[in-house]
Amino acid sequence: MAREILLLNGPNLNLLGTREPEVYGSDTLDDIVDGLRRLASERGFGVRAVQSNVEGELIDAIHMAAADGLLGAVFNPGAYTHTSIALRDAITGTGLPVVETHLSNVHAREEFRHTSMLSAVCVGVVGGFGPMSYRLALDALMTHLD
Ligand code: CA2
Repeated sequence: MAREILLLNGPNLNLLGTREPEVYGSDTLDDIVDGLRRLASERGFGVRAVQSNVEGELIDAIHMAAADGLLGAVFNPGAYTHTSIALRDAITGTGLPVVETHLSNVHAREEFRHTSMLSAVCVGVVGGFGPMSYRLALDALMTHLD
């Protein structure tokens, strides 16, 4: 694939569509990945989809994406958003353009979700639109890269 984007999902997002549909919607992660692959292919991009519940594996996925020449990432870091200096360092260390993406509006939720360790080193942030957040983030990233 000539132009590829990393779709990276962090802890617990493998549970999408099975619990808390009132917060996170009823689409499964596979549904979301399928829709994003279609959207990306319309503009000549491929998608490498990775989900992990392990912080180090998310860091490795960012390192590998950069090493393999992927162009950028749509990244929902889950709860690591609010805690992970290591993920922040992976983004700055690789220089990969990343769009931080959230299903929910984290600013309308508990105060501990109002802080992101990552936003300041991302090219942009999208959240609050359920699965559509990913489509908006991908669209913005592809435009940013074009
Ligand atoms: O709104 C988002 O996308 C979040 O990144 C989701 C995280 C949360 O910790 C962030 O503050 C905001 C939680 C992901 C948990 O996903 C689940 C999905 C279905 C059932 C249970 C958890």
